[in-house]
Amino acid sequence: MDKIATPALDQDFIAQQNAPRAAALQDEYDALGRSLDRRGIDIEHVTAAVGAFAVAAPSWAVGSGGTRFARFPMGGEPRNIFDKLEDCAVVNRLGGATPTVSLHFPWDEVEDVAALKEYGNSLGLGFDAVNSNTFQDHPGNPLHPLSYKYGSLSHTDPAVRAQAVAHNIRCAELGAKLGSKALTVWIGDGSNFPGQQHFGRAFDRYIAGVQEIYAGIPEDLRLFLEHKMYEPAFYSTVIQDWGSSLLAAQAVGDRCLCLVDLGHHAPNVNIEMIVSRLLHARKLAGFHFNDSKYGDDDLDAGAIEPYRLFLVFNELVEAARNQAPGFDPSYMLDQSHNVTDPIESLMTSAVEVQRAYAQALLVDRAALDGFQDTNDPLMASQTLKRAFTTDVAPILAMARQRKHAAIDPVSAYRASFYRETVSRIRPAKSGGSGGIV
Ligand code: LRH
Ligand code: MN
Repeated sequence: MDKIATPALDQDFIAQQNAPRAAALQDEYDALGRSLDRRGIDIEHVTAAVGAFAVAAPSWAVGSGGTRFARFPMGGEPRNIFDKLEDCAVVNRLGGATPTVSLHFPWDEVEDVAALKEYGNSLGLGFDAVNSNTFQDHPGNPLHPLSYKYGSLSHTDPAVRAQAVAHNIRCAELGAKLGSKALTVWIGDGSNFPGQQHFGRAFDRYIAGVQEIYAGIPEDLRLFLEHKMYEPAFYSTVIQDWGSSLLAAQAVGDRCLCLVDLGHHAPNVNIEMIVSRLLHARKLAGFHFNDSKYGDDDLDAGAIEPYRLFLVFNELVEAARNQAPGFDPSYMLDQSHNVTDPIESLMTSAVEVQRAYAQALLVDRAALDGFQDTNDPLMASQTLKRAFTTDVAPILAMARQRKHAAIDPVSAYRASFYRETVSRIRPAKSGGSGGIV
């Protein structure tokens, strides 16, 4: 398959875009370097860590998102997984932080998996955790003749559960062919009425189903369980919170871990505490980063609560510092872009995740330990705030420049006229109803 011809993927174009910005960046970087040096921090250490940091792009988020009320497609909507990979390649080429893509099956399923792998690799992309889908029916798909209306892995009908288990194992096998090392299982199973579902029996059926999946997937694959408070079920959800997810993961096995989607909690829940608990249990799978104000809003990471994102990374940097056993979290974005160009939102969201990480690396942990141990809450809080209020933008931009990505990804993207290019070559998609894709 021929790669799309666009300056957005062209080294020289990016170098041209960076040239007029390089001197100012170097000046700001040197100034920050001197300031951090006075704090006993080597800026090069932080820039190298940021450069090595990567977050996966979700294939399902490069098309315009929508709600149950409406979806407003833009020009150049991706028509298939190959278009989605091209868009993800632009996000990575200019943003320099998303070298892998997380696929969703059956949305991204193709006959020739080897060709898909090859095309992704030819665009400089690898494949992260794959996602199964037993939260929608797939009319006409011979592998899903039975409906998931009343659930999937926790369904009362063993035939529906068997269908869901088989689908998950198949997703893991497809993922393994692509080089993916994990399968994420999120199910919408639950109830809308008190009494509709037996909480205990539904949970038992779910655990039995995940145990079957675990036994059926390649031995080097990890299995990620994703909890969510509500939606599509509005009274109870089988895997409603981190506690349910942890109980299930502990019942299934060592490679079964708990994935934290930031939007899957009630407003004001202390997510960084949940991260600390899952680390304690050695069961942290990783993250679906996004932001929210009310429900599972799937807004751009860092757009609403950047301090919360920083506090999550504060726990992760602390865990790395303590060499927490089995610490190898998977980082992914999971967003829905209803009013922005998804490529711009994904690039800037990856930068916001990097920003939180870089700021967490600036925390004076020895001082913090001291203030915590001597019960000096004010200075403990100030120690975190000092890191959070440090403008690390020169570090993030320098890390991009050193990767030959764009110092200013959004202005380079707009200067590439990529959206105009794909709007010309990809037939316009009519409106259509809600749903992620
Ligand atoms: C559920 C979820 C899950 C995905 C879906 C696209 O809300 O976060 O991770 O399967 O979004
Ligand atoms: Mn998610």
